[in-house]
Amino acid sequence: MPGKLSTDMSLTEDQIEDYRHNGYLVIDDVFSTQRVAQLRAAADSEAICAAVDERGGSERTVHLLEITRRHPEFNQLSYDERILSRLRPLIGDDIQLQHSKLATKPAVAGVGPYRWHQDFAFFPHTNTHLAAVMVMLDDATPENGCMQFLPGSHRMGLLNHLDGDGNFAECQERHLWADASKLVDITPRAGGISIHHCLMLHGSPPNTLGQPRRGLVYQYRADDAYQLADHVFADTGTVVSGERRGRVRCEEMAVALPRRAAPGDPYGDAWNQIGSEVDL
Ligand SMILES: O=C(O)CCC(=O)C(=O)O
Repeated sequence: MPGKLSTDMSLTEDQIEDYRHNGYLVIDDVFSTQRVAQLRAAADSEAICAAVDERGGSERTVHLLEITRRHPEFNQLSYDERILSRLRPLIGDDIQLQHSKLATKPAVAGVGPYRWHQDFAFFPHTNTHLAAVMVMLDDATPENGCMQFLPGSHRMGLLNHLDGDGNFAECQERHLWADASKLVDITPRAGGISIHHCLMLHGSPPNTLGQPRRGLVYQYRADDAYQLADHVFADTGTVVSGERRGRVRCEEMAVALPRRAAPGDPYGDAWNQIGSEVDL
């Protein structure tokens, strides 16, 4: 039974402290049943379904990127004050979108484990003021493959995601999630959200329920976090709060660039700082 819609749109001091300590928050009843119905209708629209199907979405987990450019409802949601007012205490007033996606786990039992990782390993920036918001379109449960987090892991720094050949892979520190008693299931109901720090170590088990689990993921970043590698999507850099100030803040850390095996695309498509290979 959904609770009363949360009218307090910011975070309490306790929630802010919780986020600093544990690296995540789960907040239920952020969006009304009616708003969830609109978002589900968008997810069920012909264009979105076709794009998910094209990527094998009836049989496997699909992360359909650039959803703000694929449907106006998803674009509008990226600017929603119910989200942004909760993000500002965590990453500041000037906020950009880094990417957006629809994360599906289809109604096929046993489908869709997502390997353990830190988001920041995929798209390192000059600082770690990035946070992902997942807006649930279905109740997230352990049975339908909800995300699992290792609380406090955002304080471990960036962990190794390169396999023995130096290619980008899942997190290599497998002992960290071997003890299930240290992990938490992230189970917002439909209309609820989770927010997690870009260094949160997380994964998700398969869907064993045979009912879909869909979430809209918005990865946000502070305006002063400058992207070092990986892709620039159609909506990367969209200012959703405050303004673009043209200043970069650097945290002291070393990051491994997420080298992928794709020929001609070793570090992503725009931020590799290698430039043209043609001599001018
Ligand atoms: O869809 C999932 O369960 C996993 C999503 C996730 O880990 C991510 O987007 O980083």
